Formats: sequence, C-alpha cells, structure tokens
Amino acid sequence: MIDMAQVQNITLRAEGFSCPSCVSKIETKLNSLNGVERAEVKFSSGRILVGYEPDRISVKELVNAVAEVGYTAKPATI
Ligand SMILES: [Cu+2]
Repeated sequence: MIDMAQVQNITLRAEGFSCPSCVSKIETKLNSLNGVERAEVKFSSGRILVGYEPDRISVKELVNAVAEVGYTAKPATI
C-alpha cells in the first residue's frame, strides 16, 4: 500500500514515439517498477506523467526505464 503523501509527480518529455503501441510499451514498463504509483503517456504532447515515490525510485531510474524500452526521455521543467 502506498502512502499518498510520499508520492511526487514529474513530467518527462519523451522523444521517438510515433504510434499508440509505443505508449502502452512505456506505460507498461513504468507501471511495473517499484516506486511508481502511476504512469500515463500523453501521446499528443510527447509527455509522460509519472507519480512516483522518491524514497523508492529516482528520476534517473525512470529515465533509464524509458530508455530500456527504446525511447529517450528527460525531465521537463514544469
Ligand atoms: Cu509505436
């Protein structure tokens, strides 16, 4: 069970995805990680919204996970 107070939100800007199957690949990957509460890819804007627990996973690990499935992401300034 996740304590909501520990969840932070971050927006990643992603490059290289061009069809809806990319979206589900990235979402499935991120949602499988310990410390990720939810991940949602905004296909039209190329952004990935992630709710994560900083105590359990770092932004770098989120970016690396996206890279593992073949896409480049970096934190967007909000
Ligand atoms: Cu695709």
